[in-house]
Amino acid sequence: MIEVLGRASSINVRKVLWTCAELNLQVRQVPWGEGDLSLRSPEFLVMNPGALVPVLRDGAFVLRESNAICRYLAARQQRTDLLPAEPAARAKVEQWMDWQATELNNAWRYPFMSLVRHSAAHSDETALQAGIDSWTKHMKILDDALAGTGAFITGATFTVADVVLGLSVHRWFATPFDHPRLPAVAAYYERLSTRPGYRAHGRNGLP
Ligand SMILES: N[C@@H](CCC(=O)N[C@@H](CS)C(=O)NCC(=O)O)C(=O)O
Repeated sequence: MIEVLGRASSINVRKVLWTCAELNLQVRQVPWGEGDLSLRSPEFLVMNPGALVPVLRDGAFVLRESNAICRYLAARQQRTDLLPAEPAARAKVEQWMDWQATELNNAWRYPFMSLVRHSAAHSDETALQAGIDSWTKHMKILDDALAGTGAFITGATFTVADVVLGLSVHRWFATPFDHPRLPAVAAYYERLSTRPGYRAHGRNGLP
């Protein structure tokens, strides 16, 4: 059976668990990063020298990086609705996934660490405001794109890009500050919330 390695509270592990739910794929989740399952243990470092979860184990095949894992699972199950085979359509899905992993993720880090984790190292008010401004700027890009499609990020149908963006949108709403009105993002949040996998792993009470 496929194994998803990583504690279920991790935002990046949750992407993978939601993807598995969309695929109706039975997996064994092993909570690496908790208790004795140290990410610094030699057994784990062989699988990911960066000591981060998730890692996927599919027989002898081992894969790290959550977005790559989501794409692999969709392709493995031949779900071209979730990851199109046609190059241009697929590239748009990948474009949004790359943007989520790089641009958007970098934008929320400071505000999240400050306002949710209450990290002492993230208590500078000026840096916090700069972080909120940057995060807002990125979320407006998302809002404009979603206003254009009126549904999911690449168009009328749900893809793995919506999985990774769905976790980011949940984090936006789960971080306490005065959110600007982004109507298309708010509607998207409710649209995603009709999916059982999102309720189980995305909008599930964790930030
Ligand atoms: N780019 C990686 C980032 C993975 C990552 O940052 N994982 C976090 C949890 S969300 C982690 O393992 N942190 C170390 C720890 O929890 O000890 C991915 O998308 O898989």
